[in-house]
Amino acid sequence: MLREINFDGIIGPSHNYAGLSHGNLAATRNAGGTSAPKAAALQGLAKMRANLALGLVQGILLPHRRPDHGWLATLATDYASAPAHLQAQALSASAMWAANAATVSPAPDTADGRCYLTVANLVTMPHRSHEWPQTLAQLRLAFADPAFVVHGPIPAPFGDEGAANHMRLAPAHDTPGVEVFVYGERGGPFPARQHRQASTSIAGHHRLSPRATIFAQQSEAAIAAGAFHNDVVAVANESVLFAHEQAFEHREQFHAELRAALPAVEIVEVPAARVSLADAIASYLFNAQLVTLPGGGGMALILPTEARDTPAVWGWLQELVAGNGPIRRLEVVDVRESMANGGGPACLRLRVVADPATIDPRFLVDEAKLAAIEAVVRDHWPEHIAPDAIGDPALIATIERGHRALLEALDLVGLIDN
Ligand code: SUG
Repeated sequence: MLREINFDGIIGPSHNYAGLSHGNLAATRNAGGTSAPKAAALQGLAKMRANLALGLVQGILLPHRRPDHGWLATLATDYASAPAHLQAQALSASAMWAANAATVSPAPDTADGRCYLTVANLVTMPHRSHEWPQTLAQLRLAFADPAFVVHGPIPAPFGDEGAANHMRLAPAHDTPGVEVFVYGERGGPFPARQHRQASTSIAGHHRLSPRATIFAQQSEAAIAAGAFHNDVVAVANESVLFAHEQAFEHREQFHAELRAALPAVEIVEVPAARVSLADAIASYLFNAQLVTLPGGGGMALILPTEARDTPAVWGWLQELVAGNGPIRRLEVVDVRESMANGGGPACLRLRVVADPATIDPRFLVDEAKLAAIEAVVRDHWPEHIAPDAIGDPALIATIERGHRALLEALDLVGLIDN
């Protein structure tokens, strides 16, 4: 049976605040702060537990080997002699944001009934540009079943940031749907990270029907206000699109195309007069996981605590769930460590609609496996990383030991850490 599975990136032991992402206001504001990798990973595990308790199917993606010595070698250097900015780029734990791992087109949408995944090239940001090989190794293993086709990255310079700029709407997860690819052209002072060419190429690779594929431009105002990915200002689930009024450059045209392709669509739009772009971005209201609760419970929004702490946002949400709309329940999760680098609940997960029986079981979790992961995190993840510590060989040794211990616990040594 096809189910929606959320694959969360486990937050790696090198999680730190180096301010590497220009245009990501949280990350640049917190540059130079002291991170708490153990607390960060425990927050992520608690979110997964909460999702299991809601009856959702939960998967994982693994942290990458950091520092990335192979990448530094291609730059003719090594960690000890690299300048500080390259050390930070080689050490980043940014693979935790699994929404940027790949774009996924589930089987009901594709011409040959297979589920297609294209690993994201993430070429815009140097520290993310070397994620794809280790992500691809994981995808090839997790989705080795013939039910899936896993594609390599779109070539540079056409930036692709994966599912964060892609939305799928369908009457139900297991029925054919409409896929919306959101690209950027201008972002004021900030880069537009998703190139239209990357989006159209992925739609081609994934064998989508042109009648059920929409390309929509992200608004310049949204990128300029700090929405470096579409999933900071919009999220979709089944027939519901939940978006800020200023998310799309050509809003009316996009809504019309969506209604034509999916007449059952329900557009829940938050007016700028109620929640400003600035409040939406600071609170990550739209970086919620919008999920269908099993058993006919309607939909729930899994929100970061920052949404509850922003009065305009929380007030609007109370009205939303009091009304008769499709979104019935609000769940709040604490992912503050990730949020401080600009990654909310939705950034931390990659959605795949598939039969769980077709997925390598090492990438699916239950309570017992989460407990085993938690034990590794408690034993090995650093309590803190201060900005001046990233050159410290003892810290690097701790990070590498922790990563290895996790792969050992999950029976993945030598398979995904190329
Ligand atoms: O690419 N932050 C990530 C956050 C990604 C959030 N993902 C989604 N919206 N789906 C980024 O900007 C900061 C890391 C640092 O500065 O060390 C960072 O990469």
